[in-house]
Amino acid sequence: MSRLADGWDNDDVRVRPSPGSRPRTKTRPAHSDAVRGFVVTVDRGRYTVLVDERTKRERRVMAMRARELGRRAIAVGDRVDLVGDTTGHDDTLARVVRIAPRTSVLRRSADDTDTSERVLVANADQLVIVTAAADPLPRTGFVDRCLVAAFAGSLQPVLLVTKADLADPTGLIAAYDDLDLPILVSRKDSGRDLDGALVDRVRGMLHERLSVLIGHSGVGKSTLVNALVPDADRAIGSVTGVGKGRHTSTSAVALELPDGGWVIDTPGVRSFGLAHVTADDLLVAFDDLVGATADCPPNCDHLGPPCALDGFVAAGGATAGRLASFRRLLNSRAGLETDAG
Ligand SMILES: Nc1nc2c(ncn2[C@@H]2O[C@H](COP(=O)(O)OP(=O)(O)OP(=O)(O)O)[C@@H](O)[C@H]2O)c(=O)[nH]1
Ligand SMILES: [Mg+2]
Ligand SMILES: [Zn+2]
Repeated sequence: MSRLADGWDNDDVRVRPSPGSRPRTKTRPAHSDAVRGFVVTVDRGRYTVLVDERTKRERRVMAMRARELGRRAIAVGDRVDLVGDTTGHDDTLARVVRIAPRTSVLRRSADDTDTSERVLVANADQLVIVTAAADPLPRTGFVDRCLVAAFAGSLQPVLLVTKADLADPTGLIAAYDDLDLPILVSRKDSGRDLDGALVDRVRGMLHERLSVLIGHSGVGKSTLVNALVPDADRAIGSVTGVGKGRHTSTSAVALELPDGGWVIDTPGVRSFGLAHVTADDLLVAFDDLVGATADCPPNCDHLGPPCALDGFVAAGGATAGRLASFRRLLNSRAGLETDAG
């Protein structure tokens, strides 16, 4: 069976088609000599790809995209096929010729009106939404929008509230009661190191999974990564740059956890455009509600009567809180949350 026949060339990600993009030709070489790898960083058109993972030959190979990929996005977490010089020696450059089908895609559009989209991370199992209890102030609108992106992209969301030493996170956490998601807390002990027992709980949640940390600049993502991955050496910033466009981490990086699994540290995001997400994308994540919408009028926006979900809740099919949470997330797709907002 050829590589092309086993699905390697199906990519669900479509960037805006460019007028110059050519149709694929049948004569394209199959690259039977290609080696498979895992994209750990993306930096200005250069991809660092881990090859022969967990073998004696494990190495990091620098690669660029092959022309035949067209404009398809390559993201951290992608499984790709490489050709060319795959030794990983200094000053060598391989080419990415194929992107494996993805199990999940964390995307965002630049803003809510922009329908082109960026792939932030591919194949992640979990989206860890990091928000500080204070400094910077939590923004539930932003958390909600991350939740929508997780549900729409088939990632399990996890909420992580950092800096619990600075403010009591109880009220913040209560807003997520009806969403049935794991919630973790971390804090610094006496203003110095992260609480070890709490870091252990985070470690347990990330074990053997591919997880992405996402959140505003300064919430403590890299601080946590450094506690989880002893030799990560991620730069830690001050919170003074928040809202001024300064971010300590500038590109997404996948780091291997000592006990198995990967964690992806991302730069602080300012906004999370959701132009690509439909109400139905979100609805599928609420499997307790989805069945009841069969009784909705055509093109129902599910936001209020005559939506069948109101009757479903009145009949005891789901709690009012659960429906309210679903509608809050639906509404959060509109209206851009930014650092400055
Ligand atoms: N008090 C307190 N400060 C913390 C905690 N976690 C992190 N910080 C501080 O918050 C600041 C920002 O931390 P970073 O880890 O750089 O934040 P980040 O989310 O990686 O930021 P970007 O890379 O810009 O997205 C640093 O001064 C950390 O020391 C915490 O639990 N409590
Ligand atoms: Mg950082
Ligand atoms: Zn409806």
